[in-house]
Amino acid sequence: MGLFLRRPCFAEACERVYGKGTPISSFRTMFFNKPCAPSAASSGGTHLPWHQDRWRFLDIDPLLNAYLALDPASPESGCVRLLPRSHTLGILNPSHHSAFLTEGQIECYCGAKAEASGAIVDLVLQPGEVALIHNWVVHSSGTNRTARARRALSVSYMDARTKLNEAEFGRFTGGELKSSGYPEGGTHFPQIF
Ligand SMILES: O=C(O)CCC(=O)C(=O)O
Repeated sequence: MGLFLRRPCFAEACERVYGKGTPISSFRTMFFNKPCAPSAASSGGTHLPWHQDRWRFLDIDPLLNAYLALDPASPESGCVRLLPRSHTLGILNPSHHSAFLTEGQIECYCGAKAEASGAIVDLVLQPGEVALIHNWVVHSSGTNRTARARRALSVSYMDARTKLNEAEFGRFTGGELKSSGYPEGGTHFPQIF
């Protein structure tokens, strides 16, 4: 894992985003798994609602996510869907601990109109392909209708000087985060570059 995180292409991407000499760590290095469909009539995994990769308990926002596909990612396998350039909108729902959009915002930015106009893009990837994504890009993912799991590794590179508000983080790990994919988490982030 360490070798992957330290690849020179990621060092270069971090340098471009955070500036030369900025120490880099990872807030979150996480495996995602959309299990295969249990039967031809159903789908596997759960729908991940529209959100931005932003965490309220960090004092500096991570800005670069490296997303590695481990299996084929397609609409059928519940791939990530995203709204290109939406990082320019800023944080849409700053009061949510993980920047999940409100119902109204989903309707406005990702609803039927956006769908019909082709504004939403499916992140179709082959195993081994990496997408570099700004953390604030609005995204979601669907369920898996294929007979094969869809897995991915998602690395959120951040400025290693970022501080985590432990009191606030603690509130979420025991409560809301239990049901939102972050049940546990370290509070220290080793430097990568
Ligand atoms: O792979 C997925 O289904 C979700 C990925 C995601 O939300 C992320 O990497 O931040």
